[in-house]
Amino acid sequence: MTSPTAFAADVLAGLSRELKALPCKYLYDEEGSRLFGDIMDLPEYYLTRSEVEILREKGGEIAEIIGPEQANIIEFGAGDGRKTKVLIAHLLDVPADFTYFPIDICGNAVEKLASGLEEEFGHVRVVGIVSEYLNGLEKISRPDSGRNVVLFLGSSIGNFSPREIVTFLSNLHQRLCDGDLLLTGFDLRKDIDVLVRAYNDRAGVTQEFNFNMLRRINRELGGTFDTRKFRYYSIWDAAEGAVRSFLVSLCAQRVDIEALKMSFDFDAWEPIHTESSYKFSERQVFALAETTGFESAGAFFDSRGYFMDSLWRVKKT
Ligand code: AVJ
Repeated sequence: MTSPTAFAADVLAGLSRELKALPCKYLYDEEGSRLFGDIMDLPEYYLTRSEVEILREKGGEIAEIIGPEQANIIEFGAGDGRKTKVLIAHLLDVPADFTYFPIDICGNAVEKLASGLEEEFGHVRVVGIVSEYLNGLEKISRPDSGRNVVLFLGSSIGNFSPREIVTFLSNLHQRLCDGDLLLTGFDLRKDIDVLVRAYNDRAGVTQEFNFNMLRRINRELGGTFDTRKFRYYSIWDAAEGAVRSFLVSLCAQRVDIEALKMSFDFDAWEPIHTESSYKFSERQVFALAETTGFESAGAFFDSRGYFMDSLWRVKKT
């Protein structure tokens, strides 16, 4: 769980920078996780539907590769598990012998997911973990037997910069064993209008999702953010290959944060960077596997070629 002191320290660091920024992981408190659930239903937000299609149509193939031997299915950022449930249905068909470890920073989401799964599938073993990604992995006491199958769905990996991705995957590789599997969702590069619309929905849910991070600072740290004095703004950065999202201050203003006993000045039109969502080419994905010590065990696409679930196997020499 994110302690209020860690949140306070990260807000202080982020708002003290030349280009102000807030870590996107803080988007996901209870309210933010609910709003992200609404985002996944938006007509413009094609990512979730594309990946659900992949898991529905190709999940059988993926489940066969995972196989019937005992496995620990470990998911980073499980959220409401709507994509994972599709894969779990295929795993039960094999039938695979597994324990499911959903890891998420939102305690409420983990709780709901664990109880929801028992209702839907009955006999699935679920051990929910409230944590950040790699810390969560540490908390799983490694059983003597059983392969680890790590799920990193939804293109959450796209929140990392290219350098952070390499560090993250290398660290993950180090903690896994030879033959373990990793299934990662990558949102692919595509028509710029399609990309930009996904982050600029007409209903304004993505804007509320971003505003919620300011409201969270108000709620948890005694901040005085007035979201009416900010505008959500999101662009495609063609050089970076990322949708970059900001909250832009509409006027010169000062915001107090009680927990920090500090004030922060904003110039008119000064941005806070809230999130980057990197988009990938197939070539980049295969190169990433190669540089971080994995070998490809399968690549799965939706019918429009919008999204890719890439299955990698850990190679240890
Ligand atoms: C959950 C990180 C994959 O970047 O597309 C959705 C979050 N932000 N709309 C993404 C998000 C704005 C999402 N990820």
